[in-house]
Amino acid sequence: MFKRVLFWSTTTLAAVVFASMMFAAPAGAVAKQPAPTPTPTEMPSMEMGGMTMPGASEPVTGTVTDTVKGTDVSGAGHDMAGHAMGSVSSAGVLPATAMAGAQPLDYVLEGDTKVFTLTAEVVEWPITEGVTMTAYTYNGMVPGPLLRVTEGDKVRVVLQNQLPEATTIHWHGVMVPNSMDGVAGVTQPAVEPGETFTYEFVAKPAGSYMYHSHTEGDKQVGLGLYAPIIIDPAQPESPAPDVDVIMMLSEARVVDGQTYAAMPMAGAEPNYFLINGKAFPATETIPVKLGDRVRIRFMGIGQLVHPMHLHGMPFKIVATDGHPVPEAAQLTKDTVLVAPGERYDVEFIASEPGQWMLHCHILHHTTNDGVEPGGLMMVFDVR
Ligand SMILES: [Cu+2]
Repeated sequence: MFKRVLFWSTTTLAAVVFASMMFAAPAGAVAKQPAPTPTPTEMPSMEMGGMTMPGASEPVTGTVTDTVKGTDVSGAGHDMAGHAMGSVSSAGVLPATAMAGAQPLDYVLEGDTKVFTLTAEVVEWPITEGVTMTAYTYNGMVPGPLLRVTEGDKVRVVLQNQLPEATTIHWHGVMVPNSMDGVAGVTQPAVEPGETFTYEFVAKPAGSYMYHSHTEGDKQVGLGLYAPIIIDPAQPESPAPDVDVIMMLSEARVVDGQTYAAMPMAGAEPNYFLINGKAFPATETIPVKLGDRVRIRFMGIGQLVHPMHLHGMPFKIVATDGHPVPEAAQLTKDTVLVAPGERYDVEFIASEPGQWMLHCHILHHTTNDGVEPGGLMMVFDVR
């Protein structure tokens, strides 16, 4: 208890020092009013994860107070002024027709350019048995369709925006011209509802990449506006892996049938955890032949880190963020931490028969709305 009181006092002191520094800020700097010190009446007791957090009339620490003020576990009706904190309207939104995300998208050849068409649209996306999210998607699936091209290809992507709000596409890790980088308000105006925008670039370098919204990203990406893009080397791999799978890792927040953009630390903690838009047991079981070389392309597109652990067999990290790792530098691991924005290509030899689990080792991430098993788990069926 003494430590708690001391911590609170230290926090208060730090706030006072910080506030006086802010008032002394020179012209041109952004000076803000310091947040008022919370008063006891603002701190109700609350239930969190089965534990009762104390109210301020009870002994309280600075950390608990902050948590209480910033968190609304109900999902609805919190008073945070964020632009994206409300639930997503599902009025008139149709169920998805695609069964799985990241399906390869065909292109049309126009001259020597591969032309892909993406439609940004809202669908009801099933994430596991009995649970759907109102998702912002490319072409009605989460993740959006896989764009697979070869290094040096001329690529054109036509984006049609049928969302109720403006959007753009950023090509995460791909070396595109600056004007094609897709950052709303920086490299281009946002594409308004009903408008079309055409992206053009030469595909380079080879590797595992992503594309995603760069407009209101905290909301739109969390709601599903993300997808893989793979650029194959101009000189085909020999031999290619026997099994080559993409795993985009993300999170979702669905409460009482309403979808919210999951925003950890902003009072909107995710309660579902997704591999390729699905939570276990709706995640894929991947059949593998004994002896196969299996490549997994992990892509972190959510807002949390996920240490992905494979049972039964170690793997090597063969590429990081799309770029090959020289053989002598390839770490042998059975767990790799995938942070937001990162990609890790790992490979293993399926040397042991059985149903081998791959899962996140932050074990809360293997739950669905707090119930295990769920979330970031899937199975390699080696036989
Ligand atoms: Cu995780």
